[in-house]
Amino acid sequence: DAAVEVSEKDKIIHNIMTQYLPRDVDSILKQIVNHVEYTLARTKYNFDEQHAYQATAYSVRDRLIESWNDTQQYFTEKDVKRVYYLSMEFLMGRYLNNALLNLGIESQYQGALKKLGFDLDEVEHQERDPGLGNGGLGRLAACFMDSLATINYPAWGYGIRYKYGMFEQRISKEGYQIEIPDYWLTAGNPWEIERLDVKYPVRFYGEIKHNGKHYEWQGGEVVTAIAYDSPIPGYDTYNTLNLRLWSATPASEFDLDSFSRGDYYSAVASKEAAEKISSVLYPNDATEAGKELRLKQQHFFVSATLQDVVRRFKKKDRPLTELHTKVAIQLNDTHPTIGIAELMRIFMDHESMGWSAAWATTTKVFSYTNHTVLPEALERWSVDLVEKLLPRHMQIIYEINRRHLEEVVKKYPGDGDKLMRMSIIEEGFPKMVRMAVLAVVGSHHVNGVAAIHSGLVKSRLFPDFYKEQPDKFLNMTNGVTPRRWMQSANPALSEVISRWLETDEWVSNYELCRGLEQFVDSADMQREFREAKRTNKKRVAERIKKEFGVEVSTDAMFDIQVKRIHEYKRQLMNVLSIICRYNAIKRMTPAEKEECVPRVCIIGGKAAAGYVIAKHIIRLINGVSKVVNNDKDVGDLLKVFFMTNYNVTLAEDIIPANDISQHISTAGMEASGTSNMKFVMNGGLIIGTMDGANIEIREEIGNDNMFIFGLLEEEIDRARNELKYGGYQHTDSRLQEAMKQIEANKYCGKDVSEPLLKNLQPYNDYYLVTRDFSSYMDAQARVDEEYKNQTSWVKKTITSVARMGKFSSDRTIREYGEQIWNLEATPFVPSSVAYKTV
Ligand code: T68
Repeated sequence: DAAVEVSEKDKIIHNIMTQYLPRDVDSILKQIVNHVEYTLARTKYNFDEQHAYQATAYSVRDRLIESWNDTQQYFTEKDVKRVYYLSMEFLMGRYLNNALLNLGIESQYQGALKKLGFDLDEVEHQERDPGLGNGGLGRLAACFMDSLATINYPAWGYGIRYKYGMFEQRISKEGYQIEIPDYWLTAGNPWEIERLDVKYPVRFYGEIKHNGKHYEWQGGEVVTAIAYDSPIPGYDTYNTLNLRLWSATPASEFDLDSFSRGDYYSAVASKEAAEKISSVLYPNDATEAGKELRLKQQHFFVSATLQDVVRRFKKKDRPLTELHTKVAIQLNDTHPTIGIAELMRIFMDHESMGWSAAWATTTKVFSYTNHTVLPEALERWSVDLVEKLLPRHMQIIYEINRRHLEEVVKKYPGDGDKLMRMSIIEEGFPKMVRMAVLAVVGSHHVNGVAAIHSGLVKSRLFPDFYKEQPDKFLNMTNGVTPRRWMQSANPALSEVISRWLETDEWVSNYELCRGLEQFVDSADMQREFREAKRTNKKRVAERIKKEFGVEVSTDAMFDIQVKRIHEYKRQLMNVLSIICRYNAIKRMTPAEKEECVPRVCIIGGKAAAGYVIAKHIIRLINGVSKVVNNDKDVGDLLKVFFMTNYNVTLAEDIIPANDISQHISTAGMEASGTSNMKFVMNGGLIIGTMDGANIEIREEIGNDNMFIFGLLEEEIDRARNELKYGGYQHTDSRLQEAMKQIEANKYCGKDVSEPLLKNLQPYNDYYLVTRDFSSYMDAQARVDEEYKNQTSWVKKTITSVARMGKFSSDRTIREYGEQIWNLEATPFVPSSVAYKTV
């Protein structure tokens, strides 16, 4: 590595810039003020908190750029294999605090800002939360980036720079959800670097010609993808990765054709059309399914990404058939799956590869993560649409399918059913392209995101494929990053953990937390865990006071369910049980009230704008909240709050305050869940079903430390049939009472109560709310009972925190790296890049 060519110019640069930015308080102070003056162009004697935030962010970014450049250059020099994580969503949350903690310079920045008269905490609150994702899938991508950097894996994230992220949720006076567009770039984004020189053309529509040698895709519309890069720091490492998000602009500023015809307005309109492609994040429900713009977004970011990846590979002179030795591409769900056809097109039409070589390499590059088994959520595109928008890709998909089915026929002659099941094309009116099947056929590995889910991927989704290639299918149980979700979100608890372990290394080696278990009987540790919990609950209590004007006691049990509103997640079951609790309290004698454990029930989450039933559920929660919180009979015993605009920042605030959290999906329907992991790591217990990662959490922390209830996955089909056809009717009188009150419009009008009740009728209760209800209420009673013994409760939470090591995303990412990507950790060695060569 020493033999780097050194030019005169390099020597000059080296002599004036051998030092990285100094990390002492006064230098940092100076850097911040410099940015106020020279970057923001404001007077340095008078700037507000927002400007302090921006200047601080720019100064942190400067440091990240140093390590980022070095890391990328180092990867290039070492010619390492890289993984590219392709995702339509990256739910990163705020950057500033995360960057400071990962760089280990939080206290210096605190000091510098203090001298300027600012409080770091307050300054951090000036940052907008970039919500470029819907929920779990997008947040998983963000946790993965953090772990990839921390483990020193050579990796890039690729996605879309939406102008409008996840909408901002407000609640109307009457309790209905209102969606406000999230134009998150109003104040600019100091964490990104616009790369006007990194751009690629992306084509849509048009025709295919054969030029005698190969096919050419011509005409149609071309837009330009422009790169926006954000540095991703790792914890306690110099390595800094890149997240590259694409933004769409017109291919040429003016459409010369319409311009020369004097059609000024349609020329400008075509600019608008191009920019529309990266303008808005799509919701994760079925209402928008099949929309042309969504497929456009997919091809847009995938095409730009693959051009970028191939260009990087080709900088060294070597055959593209070796691409898989330097490139692994992970498809985050089927959203980027068009990339399989696009890489084939690039190989054949641009690089003159033959089909066999192209296909052999393509299938060694891609792997696919499935995030759902719900049939309505599996992406299918009509053949007509794909043919119109991406004619060459449709041709290639047909040919992939023809060759794939030829193999099937060879092995199972005459088995037409099998052929239908395994085909990428679904015959029917209209004919559809099954993206999940294309992803399976074109990938070397396919994984689910928790053990139960990966089992269902094999048995329900792709049994025929699993039979042919059992080793193709893997489980990669999800994880979350302890940096953001413990160290940053919960400094109170983190400090306790570090003190007892006498190290803070657990932040990047969670297994060390096992060491906490030996102190579980220590009254001191129990007290400290409870004090940390109280600190966190106090903060949330203050928030509640401010937002709702209601005083809550930190002695009450904080019961939290926050996640996207979906019928399968059964927020409706939660609110029904709250109504039952309310009714029970109303009947209590004073002596019984004395014994009753007070609860603060917090529910939060967004409903997709077009998901009517989910919006009704929000309205019901708000109605119940109003009735309960204003009932003098109830007092402190029960309070109900719907927390508006749940996002990463709100999650960081309230998850640490949980005593219990709810993960109560119908068994088999939640692929994994990831907040379940965060809640337990923050010293809470779970009430939940045997679904997703709950099952593995139970395996790790023990059945005694969880409140499990409800039907098992293998019992669901039968129970559903009994409900639908077998005349099964629940006999829970508490539920009957709650439903009667809803029917009487006690909590909301009949516009809401009627459709909700209809969904609870036996023939309609697809999610088995009424079937699991009694068992759920029993589990809730156990929760109340166990909470009375605070010593045994806190011991359960200590034991759980100690045993959650499996659910660090560091573990998950190592498994991907070893079993799917074949990557090597490559920590940057500073001495090797003494001279920075461009
Ligand atoms: C979630 N999926 C799973 N999808 O529901 C959750 N869908 O169980 C799992 O823990 C998580 O993925 C991570 O694996 C989603 O979040 C979406 O957000 C989505 C977005 C667009 C289209 C479809």
